[in-house]
Amino acid sequence: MSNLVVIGAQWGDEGKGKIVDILARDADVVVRYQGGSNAGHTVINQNGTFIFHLIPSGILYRGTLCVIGNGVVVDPAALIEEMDHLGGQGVHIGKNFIISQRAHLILPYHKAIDKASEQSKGSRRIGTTGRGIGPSYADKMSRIGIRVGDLLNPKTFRTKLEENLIEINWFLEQLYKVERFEVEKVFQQYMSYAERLKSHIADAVTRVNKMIDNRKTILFEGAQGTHLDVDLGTYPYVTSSSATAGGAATGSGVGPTKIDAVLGVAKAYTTRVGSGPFPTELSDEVGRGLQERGKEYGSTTGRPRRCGWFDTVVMRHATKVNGLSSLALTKLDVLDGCKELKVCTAYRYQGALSKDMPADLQALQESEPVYKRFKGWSASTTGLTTYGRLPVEAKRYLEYIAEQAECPIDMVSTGSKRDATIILK
Ligand code: 2SA
Ligand code: MG
Repeated sequence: MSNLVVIGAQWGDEGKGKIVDILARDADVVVRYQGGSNAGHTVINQNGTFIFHLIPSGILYRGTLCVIGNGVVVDPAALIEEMDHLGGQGVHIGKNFIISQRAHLILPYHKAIDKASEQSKGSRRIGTTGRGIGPSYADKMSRIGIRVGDLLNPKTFRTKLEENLIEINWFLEQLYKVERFEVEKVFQQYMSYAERLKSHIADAVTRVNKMIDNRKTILFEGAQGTHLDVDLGTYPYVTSSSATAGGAATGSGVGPTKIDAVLGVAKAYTTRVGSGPFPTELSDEVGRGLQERGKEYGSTTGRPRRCGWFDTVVMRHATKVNGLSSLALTKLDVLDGCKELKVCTAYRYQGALSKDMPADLQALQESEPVYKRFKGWSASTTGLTTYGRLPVEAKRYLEYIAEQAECPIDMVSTGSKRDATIILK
């Protein structure tokens, strides 16, 4: 295997956790490079169900080095909770887990700002996870962020915290009318987190690049999805990080020439959680059927996910901006028993047809999907492991998607378990 980036091709929750888990078997290092504890990656194996928010899914393989890269925003409280929970499930987290000194911290005020700002937006709210992601990235870009490495230097940490809280407390009290944060309390809390995390804090850039020099295999685990990317997604209804393949380079300190391939993960239909345009959304029984059969509820917040038909406009955008080498299509089995399936082939906007994703939010909101209809299949595809055994209707559906995606399908997932997978390569 070569150095591979795995990204979500839609709006997140494509099933990246399962795909990364399969691929991690052959990787020496798994790196998370963006996002934070807003992510929810689920892996189901013979030992149970594991949900990862910050820790790379590769941690289930004992010999694999798992890295939280510099592009991630780390909430130490959430991280420690996750470490404890996984520890309780028998997962070993020791020297095999490192956190980049350069990663930025999420502080309690980031979460307070996230929630207050959403509330004040009313119907224009983004529908964030409330985990403080946006405000932490905003501080990073404003160059007032506090980094994981600062946890190791109490004096620097305290000075930065003191300086930040002058402005932030004013903001919280005056604008949002919420309670202020006391320096001493936050400081003490974070120093106790530092004590717990310090053995994991490392120079991840040097470690990962050394592994590459030694011909080790790196797997980059993307979180969220292409259309939630802050630059290339449905802005402003996006998350605040680079969820596309380019983020793997900046978010881990690995040069793009060291990356060999990009695998996109897409669901056989589409889901979105949070607000924002979603042209193929189904607000009827069919959509509710997908939600129920696909168990479409947020793995971090439990929010129900909006469901709709597969959209090749969304998919082609992902192929393009990520330079996808191939595609893994997940949850095909959820479509079993649908009499008819629709696939969006283009958008109609102001009378004109387009096969490309509009950059303008209003244009996207007013775009109408143009559908191609497919006959469904009644046989169960659950757990199938060979392409040949799929119903002919399912094959037609997949072939059309691959053609329209302008990208070959390498893997098809037919259930949540590791082995419910068809490998096509
Ligand atoms: P945020 O919290 O600032 O990142 O929210 C901004 C938007 O990004 C969306 N977002 C997500 N969408 C899908 N899955 C995510 N992870 C969890 C999951 C979400 C959950 O795996 O199910 O449990 O609700 C995720 N994280 C962020 C979010 O909905 C906003 O639209
Ligand atoms: Mg998820």
